[in-house]
Amino acid sequence: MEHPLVGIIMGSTSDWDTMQGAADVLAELGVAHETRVVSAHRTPDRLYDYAKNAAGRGLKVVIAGAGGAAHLPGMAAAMTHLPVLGVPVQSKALKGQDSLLSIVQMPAGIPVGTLAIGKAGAINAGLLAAAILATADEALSQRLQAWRQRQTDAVATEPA
Ligand code: RP5
Repeated sequence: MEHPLVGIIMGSTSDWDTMQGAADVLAELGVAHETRVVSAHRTPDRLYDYAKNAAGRGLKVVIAGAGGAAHLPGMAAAMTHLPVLGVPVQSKALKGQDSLLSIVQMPAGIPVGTLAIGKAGAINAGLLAAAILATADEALSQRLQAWRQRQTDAVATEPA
């Protein structure tokens, strides 16, 4: 794949089933991206290196997904000026409510654009990352608009 513009990071390989939604939609839209497992608590040095070097490596947007005490998006946002989109992964114990609250309630000054819990949030994070990039990429803007038109066209007029 060409030079990645979007970095998709997640706290565990167990998050991949959810976060694949972001990767899939970015692939559909032809947006170069990379995927990495980066845990805030299990691999803090990896997180530091990733976030500190993200902008310098040419990434434009970071999508960070994590579950439970989900500090990954907030910590990543603290160490990069790139836009960070947070995806709360559905946890077993609290169905992702813990993830959502951990990610969304950032103190003023370090924003994390927080999406919905689970796969819908991951897909929307991919779409939002594409929309951000599309503000400076007319060809991508056209592909994104076409994607949305196909979605509209696929909606049935009757339920059965
Ligand atoms: C978080 O803990 C990860 O983001 C994941 O959602 C959750 C569980 O991780 P595993 O125990 O499955 O590796 O760090």
